Amino acid sequence: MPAAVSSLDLVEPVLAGKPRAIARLISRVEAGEAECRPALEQIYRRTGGAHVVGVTGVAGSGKSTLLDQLVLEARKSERKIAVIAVDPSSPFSGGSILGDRIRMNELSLDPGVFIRSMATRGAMGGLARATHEAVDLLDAGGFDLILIETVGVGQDEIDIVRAAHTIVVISAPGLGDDIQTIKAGVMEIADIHVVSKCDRPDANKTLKELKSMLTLGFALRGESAWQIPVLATSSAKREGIGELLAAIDRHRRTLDDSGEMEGRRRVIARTRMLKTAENILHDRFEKQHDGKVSSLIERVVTRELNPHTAATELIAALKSEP
Ligand SMILES: Nc1nc2c(ncn2[C@@H]2O[C@H](COP(=O)(O)OP(=O)(O)OP(=O)(O)O)[C@@H](O)[C@H]2O)c(=O)[nH]1
Ligand SMILES: [Mg+2]
Repeated sequence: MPAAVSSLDLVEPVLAGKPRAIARLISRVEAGEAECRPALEQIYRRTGGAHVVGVTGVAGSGKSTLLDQLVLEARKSERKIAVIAVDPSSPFSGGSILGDRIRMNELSLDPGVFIRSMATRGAMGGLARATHEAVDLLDAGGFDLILIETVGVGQDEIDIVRAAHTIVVISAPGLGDDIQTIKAGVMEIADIHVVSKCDRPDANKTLKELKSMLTLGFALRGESAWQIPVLATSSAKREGIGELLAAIDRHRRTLDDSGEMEGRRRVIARTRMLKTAENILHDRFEKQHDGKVSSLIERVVTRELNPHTAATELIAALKSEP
């Protein structure tokens, strides 16, 4: 069924930063509608201005609450700012001290703020792809700072975080061995470390643990001009928020000044391209399951083909698909 408004009709309002058009196109992107491809192509050409920041940390580490504060802080300088929460385990800070209230009231009335969650189940053909495309829409729509919140588990989420210019990893006291339980792969790619909930008495222990872990080598990342900071914040007391925003801004400037931004842009292009190729192949695999795939399965089961030869044949067959 053709959409009443074509995605191409939404390009102009998206580029003008109209939140309703952006929200509408994000929904189509999430649903994996092929109809929005030409619109996304036009939009992608207009991206590249935004600073994309991935914020990750275990469930309940205080990400949403902190991002609310960060949005308020960034709005003091009139920047347009967006938050994309990827499959939050507690949507919009259920039970949070400040989160719900701020998001629902203060922030939703501000046209310079866009907040949206992406659902894992809603995203056909890949959560990472849909999230990156949602970021494109906001970037092209003139949002200066785009924050992506993820729990940081699973390959999809790591790929989402890897497509940010600046990666912030949140640790929090009171979650057991949270520093150990967060994926080592994420700790290693942090540009900024945050220990949240520093109003709690056990926060010092978490800070100490994190710092000693970093001196043990987690933070060593080659020739970088950037020194990875460890910041303490408290959303409850509204402390350390300005420092965090300043560190995020400083990281962007360092990337630009040192020329490292170019390298990051290549990493992002690579991550997105490979991830998308993987998704396309996967989708085609699923679609052809009754035909080519099942006949190959039979031949592998009967030992006529080995899995590697079958896979090569499968890829060749998938290539001929439109
Ligand atoms: N003491 C204290 N509690 C906080 C602070 N920030 C958040 N919390 C509490 O920590 C819990 C989790 O906060 P969220 O902001 O929802 O955490 P999250 O990391 O977004 O959680 P998920 O989205 O479920 O992964 C809530 O009960 C908050 O009230 C803080 O600065 N101090
Ligand atoms: Mg959250």
